[in-house]
Amino acid sequence: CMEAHTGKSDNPNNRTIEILQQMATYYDRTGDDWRTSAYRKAISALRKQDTLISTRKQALAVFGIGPRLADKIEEIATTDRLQRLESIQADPSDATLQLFMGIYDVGYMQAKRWMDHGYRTLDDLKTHAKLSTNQQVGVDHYDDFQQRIPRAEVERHGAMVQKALTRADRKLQAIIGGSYRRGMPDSGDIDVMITHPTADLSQLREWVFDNVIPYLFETGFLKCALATSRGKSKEQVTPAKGRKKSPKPKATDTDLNMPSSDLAFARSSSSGTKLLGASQLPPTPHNPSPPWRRIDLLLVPACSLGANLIYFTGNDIFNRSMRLLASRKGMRLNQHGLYKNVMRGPGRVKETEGELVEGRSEKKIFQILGVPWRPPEERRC
Ligand code: DCP
Ligand code: MG
Ligand code: MN
Repeated sequence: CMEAHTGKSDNPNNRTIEILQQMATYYDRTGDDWRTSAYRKAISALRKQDTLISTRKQALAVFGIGPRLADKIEEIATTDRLQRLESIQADPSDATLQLFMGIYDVGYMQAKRWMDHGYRTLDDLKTHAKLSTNQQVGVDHYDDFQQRIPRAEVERHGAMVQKALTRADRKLQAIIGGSYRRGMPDSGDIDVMITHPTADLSQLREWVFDNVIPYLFETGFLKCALATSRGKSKEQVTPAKGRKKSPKPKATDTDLNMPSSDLAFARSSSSGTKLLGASQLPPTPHNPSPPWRRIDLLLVPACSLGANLIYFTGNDIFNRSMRLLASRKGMRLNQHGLYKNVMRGPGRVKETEGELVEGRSEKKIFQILGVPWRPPEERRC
């Protein structure tokens, strides 16, 4: 990622890269990690070239490109297309798979199972399939969730959250992260970090789960909670004095579609730091039913705001490369901070947690890692 950034945007292989990227996306969706990674390697190798790679022989001479991909590169360079991609795109079963995988909370396996049952449309699912609560929301709001959200609307959702926060405490702050913070013109969802200059996580949780979220449900802005998360690691949880050791955290998010009255549950789960849900702007005469949007709320104490800003701004590939860099330097970077003296055994397996070096400041984390500061708009490897 760090190197790819130096790749030129006027690369003569851009058309080839574009097509290979679609193939990589396809294989990624089908869970074919091996092919996905082969395609990604070839793409990043091509990004570094400054001449057009148009023959199998030239392609093979590039490090990271094997014979099968070399053939495809030659085909694209000579015909401007790739038969394999076109047959994938023309395959009706692939279209159905894409349709089903577009439903919130539906992955490849679930989509495949429904197809094997003979379902072909969303109506088939509505009338015949057994849907989870979340999948039901996903099917009912399929078109809403498929649409990209324009920047201006992302800001209005952020402002609604901020208003509710200020009502609870005037120093509570909403920061919009994700693709919005990277400067994208539109977003797939709305990622909001909720923070406060002095409050700890349990205080944040009290304000947000007891006051802010119920208020946002009452005013009709929040429509449903798709999941709240339980902390995954112990440092994510602020242990309260005298509290029993929390039960082993679940591997996945708690699946609950709770009405506002059940929100107490999320807070009492002792380590809730996240709410994934859907929100809607207030209707106007001009727009009586604005679309439901996917919104993620994340509680972040100031001591780990910097690390969270990095994590929640992404993109995911940039995050992966930052983490890899940290681990190469004997450190570890996660949502909570940058840690040093992390002992690793064979295969880079972590043996100790290490000590916290920095969590508060995004800029300092870059500095300590020896990475020149990258503004969010440039974190799109
Ligand atoms: N993230 C990550 N690894 C993941 C998922 C997410 O590092 N597997 C981080 C980086 C993302 C951020 O969380 O930028 C928010 O996740 P989103 O899924 O909302 O992704 P984006 O906001 O980047 O894009 P979109 O516009 O699709 O929401
Ligand atoms: Mg997002
Ligand atoms: Mn998100």
